Amino acid sequence: MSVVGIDVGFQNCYIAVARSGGIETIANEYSDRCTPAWVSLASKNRTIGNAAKGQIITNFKNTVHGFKKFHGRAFDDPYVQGEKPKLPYSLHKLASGNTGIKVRYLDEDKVFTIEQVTAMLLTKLKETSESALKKPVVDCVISVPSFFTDAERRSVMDATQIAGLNCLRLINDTTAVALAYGIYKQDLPTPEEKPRNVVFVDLGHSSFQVSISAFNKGKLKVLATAFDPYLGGRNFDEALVDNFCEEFKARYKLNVRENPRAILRLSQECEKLKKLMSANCSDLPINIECFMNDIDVTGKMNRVQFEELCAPFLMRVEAPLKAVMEQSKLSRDEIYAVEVVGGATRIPSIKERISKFFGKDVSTTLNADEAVARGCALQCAIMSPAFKVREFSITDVVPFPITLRWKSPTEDGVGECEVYSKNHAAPFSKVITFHKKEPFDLEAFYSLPQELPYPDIRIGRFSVQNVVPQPDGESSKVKVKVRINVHGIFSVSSASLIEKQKGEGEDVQMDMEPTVQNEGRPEDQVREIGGLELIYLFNLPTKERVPGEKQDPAAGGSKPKVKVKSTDLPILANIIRQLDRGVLNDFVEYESQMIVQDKLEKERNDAKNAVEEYVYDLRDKLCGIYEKYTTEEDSNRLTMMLEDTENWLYEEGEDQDKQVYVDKLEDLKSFGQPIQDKHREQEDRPRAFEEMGKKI
Ligand code: ATP
Ligand code: K
Ligand code: MG
Repeated sequence: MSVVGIDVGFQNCYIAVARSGGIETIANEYSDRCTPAWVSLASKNRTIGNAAKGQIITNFKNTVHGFKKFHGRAFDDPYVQGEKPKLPYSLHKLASGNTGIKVRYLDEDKVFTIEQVTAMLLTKLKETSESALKKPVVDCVISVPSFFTDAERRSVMDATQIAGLNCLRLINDTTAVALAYGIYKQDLPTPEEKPRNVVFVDLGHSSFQVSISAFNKGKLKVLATAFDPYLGGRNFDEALVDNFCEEFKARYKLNVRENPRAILRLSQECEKLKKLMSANCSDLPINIECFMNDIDVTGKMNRVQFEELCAPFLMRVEAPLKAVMEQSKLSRDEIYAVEVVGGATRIPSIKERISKFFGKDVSTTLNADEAVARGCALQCAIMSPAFKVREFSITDVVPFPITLRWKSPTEDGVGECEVYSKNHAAPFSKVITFHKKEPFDLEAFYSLPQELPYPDIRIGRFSVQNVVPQPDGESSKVKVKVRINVHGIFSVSSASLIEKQKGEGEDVQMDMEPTVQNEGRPEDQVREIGGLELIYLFNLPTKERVPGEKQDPAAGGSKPKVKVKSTDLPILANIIRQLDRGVLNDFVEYESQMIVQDKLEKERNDAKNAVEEYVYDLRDKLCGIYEKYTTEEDSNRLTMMLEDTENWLYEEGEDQDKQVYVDKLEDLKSFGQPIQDKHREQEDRPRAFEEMGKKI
């Protein structure tokens, strides 16, 4: 089993793996530990990561980036619509209403779902991990923002499946950071002592996340999370771009907005400028040669001007800090440390604001770029039977309250129950008891629309099937298990119909079953990895009113055992924005086809390069070391041949099948090899004599 943690950032991805020495972040084929979240589609292949980013200017329409937040989103979603005009590539409304990405690939117009695009990126990250670990990688832990909803998380999970990964856990960014912080600490308070409360702040390219975790020896409990899903480093880049667009319009009469290539170049330069300003207060230049219409442009900015320009964004830093403190009900002096990670926390004014709010210096003890990936790898190591890791349990929280609604013959015709409150512990299962005579639907939705990052509050509809009345015509008791699983995803996971056996006790007695139930289902592994998973029952009064939570663990043992027959009921789930399962399987297949295609294209290119290299190498040698092993006539003929081949490579030989290049190389070698052999013979002869000389 592989132990791999992946931080899939909006801009930057990092991979950490467990090796005998511990957890380490690994580098890709460019010796870069950061792999950009970029995918470029072309007529023969895909390029992903660093190479894709290199395509941005030449192939901008088919080079996709900044797609992380399209997961689980409707095409009509305001965020998606807001992004659309800013992107160099095209978005497309899928038949399902989801957001798709339209590109040219293999000389055809293609629409990819967001799951497919993320899967491409994951394929690359998987390959990078495989070449570092020198073995196949399947099992992994992947991070998502703490504010990701069910639809977003399910969509990321589908992407992992398309890429052939087995994601053991989707872990929240700030929780991964908390794990990376806590697991090595030797001096945490004992379980009986007051916990150590630490604030974690992650300001990335696209989002701002804050959480507070309480640490004791061997465990961390997330107390609360807060976020601004739309505040990140990119806002600062965009502010700079806007500024220089205006300036260049005034000074050079250039309409930069109309030129996607120019905007892309300007964005890159502005990001560089922004980073430089984190280390310098003085005026810094921005210079772009041949920017538009052959005009070179220049500009400058200093930190004070930058902060003025970005004031509206800087102002948004405080709200989530305030929110997380309020929810945790802690006072500022109960905060032990404020740890910051994420690239954009390097902006001095951001750090200042955070530190001013908490009244203490921010700590940067964690690696700002790699902490999330390291936390993911640690979580994966904890879950791996192959690794021995210090016991460490994690309890996370539910970011948005979830309510179930069902049709009810009484009251207003609907019953409703908030099954998970905000900051409820997760993962967590609950069992709800209904009294029903026929199949029924449960609608799950987020109960606080104003807190959600997008307007659609629906989670899904779960139809509990095959419900029948008791033989005496009375309602049957139906136990429905709901859960937030280890990925932070809600579901109605099982249902069963409880039948009274002949001559058994009354309804009343049946209600008195143990209220704490440990169900040894495979998904309940979470217990092993540390997340304390309590399962409790709460009973609905016969009239289907909002249930009062009845949790009395002690009640269990002493009650008389009532014999009941329990039948599992099928549940039909209709999940909002979820990819059709059949389609998902097709995508798995298609991704492996694309992997093969990329591999073939690479082999074809390698074969072509081999011909080219041979041409250059032999030509050099013919006028050099091979000169005396061939006649002038042969040499001239061969040189001509090489020249023809070189020309051919630029003309009809530019784009041939691999075999054509292989044959070509063989052909050339049939002439070159005899000369090479003669040369080697001559070289070897004196050497052989020398060897003999030594022996004698
Ligand atoms: P997200 O967490 O939103 O998905 P991400 O994980 O890809 O995004 P990070 O890698 O944490 O984001 O941070 C990238 C951001 O940090 C970019 O906006 C980048 O410009 C910014 N950044 C990196 N270094 C600096 C610096 N020295 N000064 C200012 N900003 C910086
Ligand atoms: K990152
Ligand atoms: Mg990040």
